[in-house]
Amino acid sequence: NIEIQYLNLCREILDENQTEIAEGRWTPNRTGTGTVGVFGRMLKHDMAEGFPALTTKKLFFNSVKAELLWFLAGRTDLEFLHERGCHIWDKDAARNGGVLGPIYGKQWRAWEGANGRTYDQIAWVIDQIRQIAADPERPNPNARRLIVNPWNVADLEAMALPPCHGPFQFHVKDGKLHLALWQRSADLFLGVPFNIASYALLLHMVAQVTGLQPGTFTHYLNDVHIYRNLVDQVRLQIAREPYPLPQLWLNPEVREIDQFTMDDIQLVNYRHHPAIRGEMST
Ligand code: UFP
Repeated sequence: NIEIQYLNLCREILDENQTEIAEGRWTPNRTGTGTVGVFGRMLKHDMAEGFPALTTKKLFFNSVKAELLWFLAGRTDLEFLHERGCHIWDKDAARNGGVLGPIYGKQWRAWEGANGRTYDQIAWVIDQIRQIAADPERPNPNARRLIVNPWNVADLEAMALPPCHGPFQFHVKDGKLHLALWQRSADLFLGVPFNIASYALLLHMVAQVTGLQPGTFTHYLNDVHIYRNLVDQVRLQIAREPYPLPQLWLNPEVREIDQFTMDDIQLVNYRHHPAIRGEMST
């Protein structure tokens, strides 16, 4: 499953950069904290193997739920997150005068075109998936264009952080819904476990409201890195033995993507090793 692949990718980065780490030759970046990393990798998970909440350290699934509902609500303010106990965006907002600008939620639900129209990419993609699911034999011109893109070039400079994840693309086959995500920049220790869980959850939610079964999640990672101050934490994590993956419960009565609440989403049988603390670099 994806946890084995994740741990192997951690090992690969540490192994490949042994001398860099020993000699303190860290790759500089926007933050003051150097990294070691690789470029261009792929992780793949079949949801039939369980829900990909990594077990070798505790995942804060409450924040995953809150953030995804916030994206889906088209919101970009901190209030919605704070009401649900989620503070993962506070530091990025603080760096940018307290606001985040037109990030994911805005682009997913109300991308503003140069033609003056706004585009709800989520509503559109769900409508297309439903049409394909209802009549799989009928050719749909958008079957290979089921893409949601947050990378709105004209809006980038107003964003506190340009999107790390997305575009993403759906695919329907044999009653199953598959999802592939393209991620430009990936903090393997702090960001990636969270990003995996978030898109796996999105896949389950969209599958439920379109009457399909969740299939595979493919995760393309481009600049994958481990921060200097998180290397010891990664070493601790890769020495742990994974547990079986948990399951996801979604309230089966919810049939529209905008109707999910925090209580409609639950992790079941989540057995995990203790949390591992690590400072996020901004
Ligand atoms: N990052 C992730 N996943 C996310 C997110 C951020 O891994 O969902 F929002 C990390 C990647 C990188 C940093 O370490 O945050 C973003 O910095 P930059 O814009 O310089 O790539």
